[in-house]
Amino acid sequence: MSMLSFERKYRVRGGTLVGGDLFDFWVGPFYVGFFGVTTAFFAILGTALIVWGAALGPTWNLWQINIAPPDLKYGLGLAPLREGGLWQLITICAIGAFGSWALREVEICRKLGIGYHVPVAFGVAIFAYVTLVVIRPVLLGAWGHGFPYGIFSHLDWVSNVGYQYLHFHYNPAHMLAVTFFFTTTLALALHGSLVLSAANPKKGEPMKTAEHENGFFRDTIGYSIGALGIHRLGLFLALSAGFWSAVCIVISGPFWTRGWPEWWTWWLDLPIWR
Ligand code: UQ2
Repeated sequence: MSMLSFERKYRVRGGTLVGGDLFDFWVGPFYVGFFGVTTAFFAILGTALIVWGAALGPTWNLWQINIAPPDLKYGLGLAPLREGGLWQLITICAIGAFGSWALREVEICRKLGIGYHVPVAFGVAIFAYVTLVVIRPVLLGAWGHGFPYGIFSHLDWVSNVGYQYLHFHYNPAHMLAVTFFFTTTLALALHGSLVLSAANPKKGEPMKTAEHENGFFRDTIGYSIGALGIHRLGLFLALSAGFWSAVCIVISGPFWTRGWPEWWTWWLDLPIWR
């Protein structure tokens, strides 16, 4: 693959965290690095284990393939491969691949001299996943509390765990997470539509810029958050959605074992009602 003239400027040596110059090269457009190698290792091995798990199972129907975590009786120990051991290995590979990918992003940020916002943001997504399959199962004392790897099976798991707490929408952290998810889509819809309205005019018309974007929101709501501000807000909203998702599930079980509607009795129990 040929290199665009300006690309050479960005293909700088150094910035690696591990391996020095050894893996400091590109394959086609892709930076490799030590963590590119470990990403590939864990991703390929993990995918092979998933295919093996599928082959052991009763179906090749993509929707119904399921690789379940161990039975609760295995606690926090290792399980036989066919009885959740595969799930344990796949989980290790997933965390290895996600972590490697994040560290490869860090190396690229260091090369380019830019901030670590992207790997930090990805780190929040990794944190949410690790909360589900490691932190909460460890707090509850069994790997069997992790979610199963399968399209329908993980949906069933979410539904079942939700009903275990009677009505998960009464979980205050879940309320926050949902609100942040919805607000994220609102903010991105506003931002995407605003930028297109100014920067992608009809054929023959001149493009408009930041002043028009500010003008639209000043005219409509008397306030514009600004071009940098909307991206700060968007990142905050999106990371908050992931963060509170992790919180809402990790407190379900380790912190609160009854139905979530019952948690709100603290309100009725306030002394101000007497
Ligand atoms: C804005 C601005 C942008 C934007 C958007 C706004 C020029 C291109 C969308 C407007 C956003 C506001 C007022 C915040 C809305 C608050 C929530 C919680 C959704 O002002 O600057 O830059 O894209």
